[in-house]
Parts: sequence; C-alpha cells; structure tokens
Amino acid sequence: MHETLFISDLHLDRERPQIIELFQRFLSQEAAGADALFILGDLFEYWIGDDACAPPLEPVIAALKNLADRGIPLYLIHGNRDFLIGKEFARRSGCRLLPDAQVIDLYGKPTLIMHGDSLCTDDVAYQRFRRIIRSRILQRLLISLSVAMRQNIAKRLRNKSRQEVQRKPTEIMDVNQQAVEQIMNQNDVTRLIHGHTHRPKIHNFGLNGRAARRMVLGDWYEQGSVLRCKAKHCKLDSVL
Ligand code: LP5
Ligand code: MN
Repeated sequence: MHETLFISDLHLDRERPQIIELFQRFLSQEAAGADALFILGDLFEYWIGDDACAPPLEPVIAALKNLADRGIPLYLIHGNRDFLIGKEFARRSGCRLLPDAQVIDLYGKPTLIMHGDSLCTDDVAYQRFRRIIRSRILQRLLISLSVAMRQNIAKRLRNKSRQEVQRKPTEIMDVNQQAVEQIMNQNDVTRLIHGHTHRPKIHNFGLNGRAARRMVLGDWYEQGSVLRCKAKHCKLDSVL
C-alpha cells in the first residue's frame, strides 16, 4: 500500500499526555507502513531550543528515531511555535528539516508544502511579528539566553498571542487567496498542502485555467488529523 502521510499542528505538550500517546501510536502503527511522513510545523506547543527539551517529550524523539531507523523518511517544516527546532533535534529524531515552501514530488505530481502562517497576509500584526522573530540575528540571540529566560519569554509571547487571537476577526486569521495563488504560481504547482489555520478542508479552485487544489491539515487538540496521499488521490482523515 503506497501512501504518504502529512500531519501538522500536533502542539505536543506535557499537559496533554493523551495526545503524546496518540502520536506515538500513530508513529508505531500507521506511519510505520508509509512511504514517508511529512510534519508541516507546530509539532510542539512551543520549542525554545534543542537543549531545553522537556523530559515528557523525549519518548516522541525516540519514537521518531525508531521510525527513521526502520527506513521511513521523515521530514519536518518549522511552524510558528517550533521554529527554534534545530540540527540537534534533527539528528536525534532522524527528521530531515525542510525550508518552509518546499516543492516535493508526490507520486509524480509536484506539490508545494508549507506551514501556512506566511499565507495569512491579512493578519498584518502577525506578519510584522513574524519578520522580527524569524530573523536570524534575533534567533541567535534568543538561543544564547538561559533556558529560564527563554521559558519566560515564550510564556509572555504565548499570553500576548492568546489575547491578540481572541480579539482578531477570524477571517484575517485564514490564508489570503492572492497570497496562495502567488506562491503556487512562483513554484509552478497546482497543489498545495499546509496547516496552521486549524481549518481542515480540501479547496478546489482554478489557477490560470488549470484545476488547483489546496489541502489544509487540521490540529491534534481533540483527535489527530492526517492527510493520506496515494498516487491517485489524497484524503483528509483522522488517525486511527
Ligand atoms: O500561535 P497561535 O496559533 O495561537 O497564534 C499565531 C500567532 N502567534 C504567534 C505567537 C506564538 O504563539 C508565540 C509562541 C512562540 C513560542 C516559540 C518560542 C519563542 C522564542 C522565544 C524564546 C527563546 O505565532 C498569532 C496569529 C495566529 O497564529 C493566527 O495566524 O494571529 O499572531 C499574534 O498573535 C501576533 C500578534 O499579532 C503580535 C504580537 C506582538 C508581540 C509583541 C511582544 C510582546 C512582549 C514579549 C516579551 C518579550
Ligand atoms: Mn501554526
């Protein structure tokens, strides 16, 4: 059974051990038979550096490594919560880090994969924040701080973000269709897979006279969302 799996927005956190367990089961049962597994960002609730992995998350790294050692290719894109995942995590988990906006060959069909946050261009305040927080110089500075200081900053940012998200109109927190079409054109693709918005759906639309498709992954707060792609078609599903 040739199948490639896509997941995102698991937001793994020590406070939700049942989702950590669900993910471990997914890795050992479903992903073990896949051609590849792509994790499109926000695997973790937040990540403040590879040197500060909380012990309850260690088994996740071991489970990923186990899968990689069994020959299943694992790929990871950063999300807006875990963009500080680095080379050490990649080495220990056996995941290959991909840049945001990567074209992959999905059974012969060029497919663009992203986290999706960069497509939410109507959320101007977030895009401004993103440019700053994702700058290399700031990241290098953040990573040089003590774990306690980083924890503190992450907590403040989460609190601020929670307040902001509550007050923002929900429409501006979805992707902007023009931004979608622009990046698809730039990469010459008619298929896009992303997460971030937690609005699982397959959108069909026309792009320069061709049929295009945007497949949006859901989150793992209540249950696991997975996109299963075979050579002929992709299906949005829940994990078993
Ligand atoms: O995360 P989510 O989905 O709830 O909301 C996002 C956008 N918010 C974010 C911020 C993250 O949640 C913050 C957590 C990151 C922790 C990672 C490690 C931190 C590194 C530092 C430690 C070393 O991404 C949210 C979007 C929403 O998606 C929908 O797309 O709207 O955007 C915001 O809320 C951003 C605000 O609009 C602007 C925030 C300005 C913050 C100013 C700094 C405050 C003071 C910080 C103290 C140092
Ligand atoms: Mn996200």
